[in-house]
Amino acid sequence: MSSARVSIIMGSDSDLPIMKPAAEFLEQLSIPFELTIVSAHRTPDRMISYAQEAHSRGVQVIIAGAGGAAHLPGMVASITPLPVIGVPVKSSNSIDGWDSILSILQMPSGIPVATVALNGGKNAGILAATILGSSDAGIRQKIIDYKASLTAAVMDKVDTVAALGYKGF
Ligand code: RP5
Repeated sequence: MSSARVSIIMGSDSDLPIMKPAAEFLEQLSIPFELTIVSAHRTPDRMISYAQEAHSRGVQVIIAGAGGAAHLPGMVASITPLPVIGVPVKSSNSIDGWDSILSILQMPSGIPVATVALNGGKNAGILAATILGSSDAGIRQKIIDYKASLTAAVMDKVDTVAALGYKGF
């Protein structure tokens, strides 16, 4: 059994720059993950076996990114009992990103995919950690700390803009 608690999959290696921030966030929180390429269209058998088996290997959340006719997140969600977070990717075959967004977002009743923003790899990593944090106090504390760091970063800017004025900022 692998120790990965989160799986990050994507339709193509060309999706990697968008999916990397999800991996980086999980790494930052010391959450074990695996990352691989699973294509709904080019490796359909691999997609089915991956989605059938991920939970038995200990994976608890799947992040799936794809572009254009982005069938991977929805198809994986139709097979796995795990929550699936979909990342719409504005890929080379995407018209304007809406094709990827709608392919992932507009799932039929019964098969939800938690869809993040276009190219929202980092938010997918944060959401996966947050899902784990709902039943893992250690991870939950890390999410609390992360949110506090976001607040602190903005408050620093509030102080700086107050001190320097908008012209000096
Ligand atoms: C999708 O097609 C992939 O997820 C990727 O976003 C897009 C283009 O794939 P490549 O032609 O770059 O391999 O299935």
